[in-house]
Amino acid sequence: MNPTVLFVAVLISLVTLALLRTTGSKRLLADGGYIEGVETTTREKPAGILRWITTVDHADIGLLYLILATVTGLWGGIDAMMMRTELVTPEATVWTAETYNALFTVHGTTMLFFFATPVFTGLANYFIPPLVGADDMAFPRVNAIAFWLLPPSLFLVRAGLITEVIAKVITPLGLPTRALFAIEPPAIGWTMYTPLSRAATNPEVDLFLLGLHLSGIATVLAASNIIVTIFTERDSSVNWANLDIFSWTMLTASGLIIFAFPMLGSAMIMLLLDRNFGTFFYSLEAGGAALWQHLFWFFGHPEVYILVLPAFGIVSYVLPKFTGRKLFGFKFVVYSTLAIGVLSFGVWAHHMFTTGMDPRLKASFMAVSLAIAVPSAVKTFNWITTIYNGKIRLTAPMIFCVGGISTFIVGGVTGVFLASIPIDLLLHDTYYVVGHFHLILVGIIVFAMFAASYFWYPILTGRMFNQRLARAHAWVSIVGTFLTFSPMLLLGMMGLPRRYAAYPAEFAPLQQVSTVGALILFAGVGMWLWNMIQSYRVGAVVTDADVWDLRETGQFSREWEWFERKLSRK
Ligand code: HEM
Ligand SMILES: [Cu+2]
Repeated sequence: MNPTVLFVAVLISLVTLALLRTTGSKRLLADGGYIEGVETTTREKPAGILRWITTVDHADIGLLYLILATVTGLWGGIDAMMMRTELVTPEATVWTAETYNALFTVHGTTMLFFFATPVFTGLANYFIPPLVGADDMAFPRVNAIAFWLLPPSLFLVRAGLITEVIAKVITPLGLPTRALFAIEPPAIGWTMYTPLSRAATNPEVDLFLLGLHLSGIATVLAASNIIVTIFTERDSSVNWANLDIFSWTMLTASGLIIFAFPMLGSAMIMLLLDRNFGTFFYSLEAGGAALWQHLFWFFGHPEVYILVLPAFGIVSYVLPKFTGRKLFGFKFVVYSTLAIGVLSFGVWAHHMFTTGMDPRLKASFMAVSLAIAVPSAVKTFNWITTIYNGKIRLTAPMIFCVGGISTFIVGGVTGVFLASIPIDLLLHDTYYVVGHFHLILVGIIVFAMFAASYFWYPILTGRMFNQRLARAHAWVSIVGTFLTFSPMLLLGMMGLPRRYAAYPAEFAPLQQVSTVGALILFAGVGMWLWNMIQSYRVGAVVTDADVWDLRETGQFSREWEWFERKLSRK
């Protein structure tokens, strides 16, 4: 059967099943998930470390995700700073070219799979139950499993460096270390293109693929949990029309995960078989290089929306709180989220305009790629209208939202240029692409995370952070982001290809500006970390739940009410 027909058939049957279940006589009640007639008991949580490794509480698991993501984010950030250090001079003098190749591979992989995705899963875990009026996620144990699969996957993906450190530590003890030294950091890029990834002899590449596979399973488990929670655990007062925008975007992103990640998983299994069992899925003669790119980007493009939709959600959620008005065009923000979700599966080949694909196919992918800019623009206009004439309060989360919108506009518009085939032929695989996606990934995604970390800090810790330092952090981050990534757009237009440790001397000044920008960004991260830790220790204890004066404008939302109940119980 034609795969598209099959795909549509599966989709239709899933929707029909879902409808049958909700409209039939045995309707699933959105009642918080208690089964009548069955007694439920609660137990005290054990103390200390045991609490954290045995917990199935959504808030605890949410915190675990956030802590893990902080560690991985810093680790990926150190990779980035090492790359920027190398790029200060045109020659590859600081690290070797091999190390540089490994650095951009692990940087990209760590940031996308082990930092960005877990941050949003963590926030979803913590805040979706209170936002939808449930007392926990639908499957608390699955929730814990999904989290605990991540540290071993991270270990597998980053084994090259970790095993080398272990080997160096145990060498003096006279223990055998050859196998440990043989595992070198992978240098195949986060896109794992064949034939390189197929031919690489480094055994770490297999561990890398297995690790990513494991993290994919974890991600799919977490996404299923989020979907089921939103569908079945809602309080009776929460319906689709008043479901908050953050939950809407998490729901859509989780739907994308369910369709996209299994594709990556299958593609990687075939690559593992090719590498280890002599199969020919990706043999050059059979057009394997193009096959990998198709399979990878069928996952890869939706993946960028899996990351950006929750960020859109946070911006849409936090922005109205500090402009004193409702989100303008709530319905359209939801519709555009769903539209992006569907369209994101129809644009993948815009990453392949420079391959020998049929030009007629390329043209259709160009058309859909340009079309996906429309719902993104709808959101941007809604945000601007929400700010317009509002009673603006420039708190740290607000500055991050406004900064995120501005960097997203630049990042998004540069994407529209890339979506145009003739322009992409010139800019593909140059620094322009790196500038484009970082303006979005750092610009709006990381900014939304910072906004959320400040906005919800009182709920997460029961204390208040240092607001002046936070506002300074926001401004520093905006300057740092533009300073780091705009020069890359210029470097790309001048023709500098990406993923090289060395480059012709004429590009040095712009590269150095970019490194200065990165240092500023990194300093900002230091300010954030200091604020988070120090305020947790000595910040003012919150006694009134309405920290942000949200009652005044009728925006004291469910998670704050939940927090208020928690405070009054103390
Ligand atoms: C306005 C909508 C967007 C359009 C039209 C667009 C278009 C494109 C195109 C055509 C490319 C391929 C460039 C090339 O390799 O020659 C690309 C690359 C990329 N874009 Fe976008 N983009 C959009 C939004 C986004 C968003 C929201 C994200 C991230 C959340 C993103 C992340 C990326 C990444 C990571 C790559 C590079 C992948 C790689 O080669 O490693 N883009 N974009
Ligand atoms: Cu894409």
